Amino acid sequence: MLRGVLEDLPKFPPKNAPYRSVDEFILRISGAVVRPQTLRLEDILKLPKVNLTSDFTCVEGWSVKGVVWGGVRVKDLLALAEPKPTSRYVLFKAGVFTKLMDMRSATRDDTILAYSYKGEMLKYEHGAPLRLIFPSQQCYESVKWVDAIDVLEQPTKDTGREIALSRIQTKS
Ligand SMILES: Nc1nc2c(c(=O)[nH]1)N[C@H]1C(S)=C(S)[C@@H](COP(=O)(O)O)O[C@H]1N2
Ligand SMILES: [Mo]
Repeated sequence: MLRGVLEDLPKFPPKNAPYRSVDEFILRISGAVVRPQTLRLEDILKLPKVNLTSDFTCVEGWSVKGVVWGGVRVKDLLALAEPKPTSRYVLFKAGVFTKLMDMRSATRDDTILAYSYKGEMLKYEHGAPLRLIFPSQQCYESVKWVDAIDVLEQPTKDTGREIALSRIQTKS
């Protein structure tokens, strides 16, 4: 079953990916946690799967309605790492592209790292293996290719919004 799911993933290595194959993919959870984690996709696919339906609207002027995502709750991933009682924020990272959330928003039941889209495994160009999804998010808050989660005691500046907006300004 799990093997079937892994075989359905797009073929790696994609251009510019920080890992050479899906077998090498690792999600790191570190920072203000008791047990830092390095999780393989295999481990993540064994966690309870949740489905979410939402509309997706880009600040660049397009939208897609009723998108069905499947994935794991960030809450379940964080539980493995045991955030320290002093932790307050969670930073989702894909290289320099980041999104900061407060701990309460990050651990809602409908904040997930998605690995499927419309019932099929997410494609690399849409963020595979893992993409941050939560209801009523701005497009640039939906971090594609998430490969690290930093648990923080103090807030830090995230970059996704600025990067996305700079793309609009350089258009036309
Ligand atoms: N890592 C990363 N995630 C990202 C972005 C990005 O540049 N890098 N762009 C965001 C923006 S502005 C949009 S609109 C969506 C686009 O997602 P799509 O390519 O699946 O349509 O990805 C979001 N997530
Ligand atoms: Mo966007």
